[in-house]
Amino acid sequence: MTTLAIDIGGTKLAAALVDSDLQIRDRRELPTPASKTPDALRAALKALVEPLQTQATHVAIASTGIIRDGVLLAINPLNLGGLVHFPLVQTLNDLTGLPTMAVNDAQAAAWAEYRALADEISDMAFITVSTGVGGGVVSNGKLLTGSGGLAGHLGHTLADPHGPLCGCGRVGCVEAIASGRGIAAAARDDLAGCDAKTIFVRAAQRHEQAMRLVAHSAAVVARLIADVKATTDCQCVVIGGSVGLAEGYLVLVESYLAQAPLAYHVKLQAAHYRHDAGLLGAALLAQGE
Ligand code: ADP
Ligand code: BMX
Ligand code: ZN
Repeated sequence: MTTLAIDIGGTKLAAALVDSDLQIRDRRELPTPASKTPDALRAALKALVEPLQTQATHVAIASTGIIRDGVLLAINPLNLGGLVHFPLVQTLNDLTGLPTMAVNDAQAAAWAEYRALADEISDMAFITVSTGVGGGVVSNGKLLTGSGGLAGHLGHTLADPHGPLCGCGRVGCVEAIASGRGIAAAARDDLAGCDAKTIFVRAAQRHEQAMRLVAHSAAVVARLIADVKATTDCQCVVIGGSVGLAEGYLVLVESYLAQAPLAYHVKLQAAHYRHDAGLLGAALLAQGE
């Protein structure tokens, strides 16, 4: 049984073959198309899967957005260039002729990371700090998806009532401040127009504004983690995404969380599967594991 696993993010698309023993082969990446029309996304997905599909028995997709009845719905359409509705499962089924399933990217990653934890852990949360801020919660050994797929969308909880407008329509969401997009949007003067990756490079060079932007993101994520601890009493929180996994970021989040009262403290760790947690989680869920 070989899964063709696909991860659809706001910045990049990834695909790989995943064997039953969770070995990853032939991993490929493409940027998420800049003009995110349904046709552009379909064409990019076609280019991504064509070289892999003959070797797979089925397709498993981890995608940004809410997946309902196989359709990708955006809670924050800005993360998908305005795309709010995309027939994801049907598209991959048409492209490959293979049985296809899809799940939210952070929920998928949460499942893979939960499975990589010690057996005594029954309650955990996964947070991706990436284009957006996504989340997945495992409670008493079960992945929470909710009645309509919205469960775990931690990035759309309130960070600052006076903060920026989020693409989801609310004001001051965690995502609007702490995500890669949020960090870039807050940059001013010589950093205006820079992406989060560049801002992290400048922060490492001790650029004052860049350090402040990174620290603000980390402080907001630390407060989110305290809220998640209060809501779920999780035993650990796993952090992923390119911002979350950037050098020095987790240590910063830990230092802010340490300032919260003891009841909110929880063990933090970087994603065991790094940038492949979504791919592997989708494969595990498709394989019924
Ligand atoms: P996706 O959201 O598509 O899953 P990523 O997890 O790579 O993709 O997140 C993309 C965001 O991470 C962008 O805002 C990008 O600028 C930022 N980013 C990418 N690489 C780094 C890095 N090395 N350090 C900090 N931020 C990064
Ligand atoms: C947004 C939302 C979530 C997603 C999260 C992380 C959309 C399109 N996406 O909050 O479903 O899990 O971003 O996505 O509404 P990523 O692209 O940063 O990995
Ligand atoms: Zn929001």
